[in-house]
Amino acid sequence: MSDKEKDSIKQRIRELLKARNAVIVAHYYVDGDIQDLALETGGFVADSLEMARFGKNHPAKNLIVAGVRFMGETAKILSPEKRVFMPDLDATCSLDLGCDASDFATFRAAHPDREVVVYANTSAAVKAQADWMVTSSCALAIVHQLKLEGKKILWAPDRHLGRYIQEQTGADMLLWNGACIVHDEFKAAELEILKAAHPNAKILVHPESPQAVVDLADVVGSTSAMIKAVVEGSANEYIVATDKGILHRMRQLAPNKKLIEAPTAGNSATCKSCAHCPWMAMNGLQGILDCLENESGEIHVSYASDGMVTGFRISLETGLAIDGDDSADGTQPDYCEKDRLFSLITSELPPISELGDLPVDPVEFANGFMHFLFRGISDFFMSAGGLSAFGFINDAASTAPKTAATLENPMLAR
Ligand code: CIZ
Repeated sequence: MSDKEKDSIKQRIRELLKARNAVIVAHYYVDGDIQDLALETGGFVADSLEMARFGKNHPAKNLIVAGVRFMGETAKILSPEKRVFMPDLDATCSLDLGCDASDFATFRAAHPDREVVVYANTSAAVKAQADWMVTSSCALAIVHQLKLEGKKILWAPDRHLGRYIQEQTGADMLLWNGACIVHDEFKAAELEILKAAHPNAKILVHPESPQAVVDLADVVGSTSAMIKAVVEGSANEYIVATDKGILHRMRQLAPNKKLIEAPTAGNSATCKSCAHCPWMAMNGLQGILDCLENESGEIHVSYASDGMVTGFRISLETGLAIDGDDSADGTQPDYCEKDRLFSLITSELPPISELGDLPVDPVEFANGFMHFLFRGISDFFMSAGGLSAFGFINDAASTAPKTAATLENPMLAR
């Protein structure tokens, strides 16, 4: 598409956003043009949790979610009264695809003694089977607390993130065998060579990456934590092991820092996704225009009472208390970055660059977090006539293709 065509589509989108009372909510991994347009038109660029939260709190009646399918579904679950559109409904996620809802139900049924904790990167039908839904920034805190309560965990779907949480918390965790095709491809051997060429660079790694890569990290964290590390860090150079879409926002927020993509290819391997999610790449300006012009790409999360879904244990009253430091070396585990806690427990959404070290009350955080995550879901169930009769089922999830890894071995031994 020529620059002229792009400009004309962008102009039309600007006009229609106003006319249709709509706002764009984009993920860090989508194309820079879309991120810029979202910000310029009063929308938002963030991770999945903050995207859903922004969508819920924003007065617009229509949300255009530029990201992957589970993000649109999460936005819809938390804002059932709004219409949620996506530029391409086929934009999915390997973690979501690799965790089929009925296979997961079988896995869960085989381990009734375990607390079910699922990552946000799952379909609504899998989320509906969980006791807890977490994101990469808060997973450690939740599992840490469950461990303190003596609970055993069944975790899905990302095995690398699950392993990392298990290592950090010492919790008894049974892991689903899923992986993100982007993070799975980062290579430790090549990373070591790159680090040798840039000895002063700090290595930032997303915990969906393999253990050997995580082991080389100076900072392990979610997308928001990685951005914060670059913005606030004293180093001038950073090697970044996550989807390279994030570099656009990092460069805007930290223009003087040198950012280097972590290697996914080299002598030790070749890459397929090469540090960019093919589904995130399906988000385009034309798709956004189609949502606004033709109402295409609407997300629906429908109900079913087929017995597959047992419903959530609504955790608003749980009163989760995070005692904090029980790490072996006496240091606080690096979970739940303070920027995220802050945004969850206040009504403000300050830019990451403005956040400093914030005093965080863990109980307040936990209550705020669970309130946020489950209130929309609880409202949704209740409005449909009661938890016992209904559960979520997502049309797409039940027919989604499965990864070979999941089909062959859906469960990993501890
Ligand atoms: O939750 C998200 O947005 C993802 C996919 C990663 C992260 O670390 O924020």
